[in-house]
Amino acid sequence: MTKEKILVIGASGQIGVELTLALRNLYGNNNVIASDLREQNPLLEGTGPYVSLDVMNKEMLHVQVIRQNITQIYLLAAILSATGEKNPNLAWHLNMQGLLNVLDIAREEHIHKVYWPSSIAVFGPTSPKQNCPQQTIIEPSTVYGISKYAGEFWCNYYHQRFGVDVRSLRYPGLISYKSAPGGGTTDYAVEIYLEALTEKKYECFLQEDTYLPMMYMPDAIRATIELMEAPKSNINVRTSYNLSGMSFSPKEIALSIKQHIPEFEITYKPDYRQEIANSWPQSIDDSSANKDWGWKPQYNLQSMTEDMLTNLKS
Ligand code: NAD
Ligand code: AKB
Repeated sequence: MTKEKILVIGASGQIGVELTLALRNLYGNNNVIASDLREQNPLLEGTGPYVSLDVMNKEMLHVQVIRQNITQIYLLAAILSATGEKNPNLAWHLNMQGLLNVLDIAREEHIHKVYWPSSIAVFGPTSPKQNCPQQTIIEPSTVYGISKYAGEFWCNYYHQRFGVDVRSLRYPGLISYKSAPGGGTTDYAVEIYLEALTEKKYECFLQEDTYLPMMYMPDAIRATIELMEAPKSNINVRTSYNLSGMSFSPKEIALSIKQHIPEFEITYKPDYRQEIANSWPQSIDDSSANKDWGWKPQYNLQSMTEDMLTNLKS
C-alpha cells in the first residue's frame, strides 16, 4: 500500500483542528501536514508538522505539495455564510479560487484523493423545507451558498473530465467545544453553551422557532473519514452528499441546557442572519449517504448537550 501524506488546508479552523487530530491518529502525526493562513494553533502544537500557507498563492501551494510528497488534500479554508454576506466579493474569490487552485494541482500531481466540504447553504428558499432531498430545486440566496453550489459542480467536473477523486459532504451547522466557529449563521448553537456556563444567559440572534439542520462535531469528523475511506466504486455522488445529524430550534436547545443549568435564560434579538437561516431547509434527507457508504449519525440534542457541557466545564 502506498504511504499516504496528507495536507490539511485551513487546519486552524473549527473543523480543521479536530479533523487534523483525527487524521493524525489514523495516519501518524508526521504524515499529516497542518496548514493555515494563521501562523500556529495552540491546540495543534506538538502534535505534528504545521506550515503557514495561503491557499490563494497557487505557486507556494504547488511547491508544498511537491516538496512534502502530498498524496491527499483536505481543503477547509473558506468564508462562511454570515461573514460572506458582509464581504461577498472576498467570499466568492476565496471559496472559488482556493478550490480551483487545489483541483488544478491535484490533477497535475495525480493526488490520490481530495476532500472539500459543501454545506446545507446550497439550498435556498425554493428548496423543500423538510427532509430536503439529495436532488431537488437548488437556488441559493447567499454568496456562500452560490459559491458552494458552483464548487460542487467544479468537483464533479474535475472528476468526470480529469479523473480527480474529489469527495464532498454538505455539512449541516456544526457544534463543537474545541475550536471556535468562524462566522456562520449556525454559530449561535456553539455560543449558547459557552454563555450558559459563564453568564447563565444568552441573547440569540435567531428567532426561537428557527429550526435548522445541525450536527455534533464527532459525527462530522467520523462522516468525513468514512466518506474518504469508502471504496471509490461506492461513491456515486460526485457533487456533494447530503448529511444529516439532528434538527432543533433555539428554544429547544435552550430547554436541553436548562435541564442541566436550571437558572439559564435565553432572549431573542434576530439580526441579518435570520434571513439567511430562513432560506435554508429545516431538515435533510441523507439516504444517499446511508445507501452508498453506510452513514448513520450517533448524537441527538440530548446526548450532545450532555457532552458539550461536560467538556466545556472541564
Ligand atoms: P473556519 O472559518 O473555522 O476555518 C477556516 C480556516 O481557514 C481558518 O483557520 C482560516 O484561518 C483559514 N483560512 C482562511 N483563508 C485562508 C487562506 N487564504 N489560506 C489558508 N487558510 C485560510 O471554518 P470551518 O467552520 O472550519 O469550515 C471549514 C469548511 O467546512 C468550510 O469550507 C466551510 O464552508 C465548511 N462548512 C462548515 C460548517 C460549520 O458549521 N463549521 C458547516 C458547513 C460547511
Ligand atoms: C454557516 O452557518 O455558514 C455554516 C454552514 C451551515 O455552512 N455553519
